[in-house]
Amino acid sequence: MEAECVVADDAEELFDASETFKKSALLSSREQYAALYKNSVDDPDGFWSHTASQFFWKSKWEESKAHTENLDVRKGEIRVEWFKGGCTNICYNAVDRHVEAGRGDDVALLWEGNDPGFDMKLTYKELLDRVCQLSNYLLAVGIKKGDTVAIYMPMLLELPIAMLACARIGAVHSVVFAGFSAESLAQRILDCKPKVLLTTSGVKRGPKLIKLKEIVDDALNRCVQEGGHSVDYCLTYDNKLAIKREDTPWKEKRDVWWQDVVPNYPTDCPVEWVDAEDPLFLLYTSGSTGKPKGVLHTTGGYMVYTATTFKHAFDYHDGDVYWCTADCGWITGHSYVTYGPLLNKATVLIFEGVPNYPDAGRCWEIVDKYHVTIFYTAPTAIRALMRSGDEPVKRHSRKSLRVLGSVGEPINPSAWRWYFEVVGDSRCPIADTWWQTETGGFMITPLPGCWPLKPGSATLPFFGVQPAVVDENGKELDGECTGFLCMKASWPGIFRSLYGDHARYETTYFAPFKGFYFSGDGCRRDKDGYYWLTGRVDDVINVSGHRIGTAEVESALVAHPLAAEAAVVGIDHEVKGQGIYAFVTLNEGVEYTADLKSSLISTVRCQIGAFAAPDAIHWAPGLPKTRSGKIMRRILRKIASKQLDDLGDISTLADPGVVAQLIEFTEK
Ligand code: 6R9
Repeated sequence: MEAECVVADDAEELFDASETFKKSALLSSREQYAALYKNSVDDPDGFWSHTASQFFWKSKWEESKAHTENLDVRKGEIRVEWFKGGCTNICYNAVDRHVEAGRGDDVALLWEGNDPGFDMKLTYKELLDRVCQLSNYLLAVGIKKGDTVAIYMPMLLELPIAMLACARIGAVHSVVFAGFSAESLAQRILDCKPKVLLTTSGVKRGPKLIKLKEIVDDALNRCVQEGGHSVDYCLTYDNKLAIKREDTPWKEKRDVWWQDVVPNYPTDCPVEWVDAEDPLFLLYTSGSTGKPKGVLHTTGGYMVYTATTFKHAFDYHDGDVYWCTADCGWITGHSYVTYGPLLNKATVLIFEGVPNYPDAGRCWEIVDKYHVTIFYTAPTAIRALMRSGDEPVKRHSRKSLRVLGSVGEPINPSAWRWYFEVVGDSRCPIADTWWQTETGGFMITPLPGCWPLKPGSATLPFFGVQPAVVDENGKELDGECTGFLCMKASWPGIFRSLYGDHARYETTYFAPFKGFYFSGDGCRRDKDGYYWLTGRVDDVINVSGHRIGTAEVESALVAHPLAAEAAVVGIDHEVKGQGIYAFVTLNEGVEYTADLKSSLISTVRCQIGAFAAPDAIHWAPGLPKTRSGKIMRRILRKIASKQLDDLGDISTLADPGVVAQLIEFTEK
């Protein structure tokens, strides 16, 4: 019996913002965008100098020479500078500037705890006081401009405070996501050698208690043993809601309770004016090899870029309440929890917990509680919530929502549609923002209100962004095409180096296609100039000469009404070169049957074509994901090719237990 063909996606459908939305939007037509875009690429120095002038600069750069760059390895060292010679401070611009403008009583940060009923808020004035006290502490323990400070904290208000306090005194923060293991934390500390580590006793994430300070002690011991590096101080926030002081491991002299010292420092602290090109932070990201890369961002360009992208992609208006579910341990949390929104004087919600605790309605309960107007999350979260059905969403009003956002991976059209129709009541445009740790801010993104959206497409480039789609020989392709996504010119938010390894910066990003920045992603540009990201090119599968993006097949699979999530990898195939091996998670309560396997396969056949039909479906009760929600295909490839004794490091997974489950399911 041929299984039923299920086609739920129609990727070319257009969704335009309502007239009501457009009427109050900052920009509301493609023509308006086109004129600004043209100006931004014809005269980048003029465009960005003008944009940058809304911020406070102690001294200015030379306006006609806002930037210099060399992105071509054949012409020598790769180098990018924006606003060089301009002196500023990002903390001053994100906090003091608003207080000095008389908006000190506006709410800067709202905090919602892991358990419902626990919350707090800070006005801009209160935020400034807290930041200054911590800056003063850091100065008192000897931190100077240019020194690195490591931060390993959960989503407490103190995390963005810590980032801002470093920036205020010109120190370079290196936030490590507080879900990384002791080993990973140690590896990062050994790379950037901070004198001070800021951390927390423990945290509750959902129903689980995580004893962070135990992990920290383990990591710090490893640093001494393996690299001979010790931190002078480990400032520890006492998170009473999670764990008692007496249950927290402690090393006298080195360890200091945050609440015992920081509040004793004065609430004013002079700003350290830094050059636009002075480093602001390091953030480690995984590369194709085991050693994490320390992505280095500098101050001025990053400031201007994150603020401007935030404002336009989310159509930010004064009074908006903004919630991004990302953790500050990732780039999304840096650019779009802390810096971008605060530079715009937004009210930012910080959520300590997880989207489905205590139940699948938590996000919408929070949206209603704080009247959130802009909600920004990842497709993986959307799909997880989708699995619980519409009821937990519909039981909350969500009337306040105006704009939705998506980030982290291509969003499959069926999840897009659910997000749009169910979460946003078909009223809120979705900003599907394509960007990377390396890019600092959004690169390809809808500007809601400017042009119609297509589910699954990140649409068009932001101001100043000049994408090039190139073929395998590095030749730029015209018009409608498919290839590797590169950038032809720099933009203010681009990273300037990999910490301590400028050579790796050049070989990874600039050597593959000479003259371009290479993103590592594949993409298609359609007849309307819209960009469709097809996933990392290392995830492209070549089946019988057909290049198939794993994301395309995944999207087709999850278009099946009973499928919740899918991950596809290539496996060696005698005839076709590569075959398609799909891991599929079904909706809650659905039985894993052989009939369903053939129904899934024919869905892909109908959606993409027979050549894309998976050769194998492997039932997956859960998928191995990093803590930022990215599927670890490396592990799936090993499972698919039955190399079970060679799985590599699985310690960075959010839940290493899923690997054993997957292996157990191999025979089903
Ligand atoms: C911001 C962030 C970057 C990689 C990137 C791409 C994928 C992110 C996406 C997307 C399609 C989107 N990615 N956003 N793919 N559509 N809207 O996630 O940074 O962790 O460095 O990951 O994520 O593959 O190259 P980062």
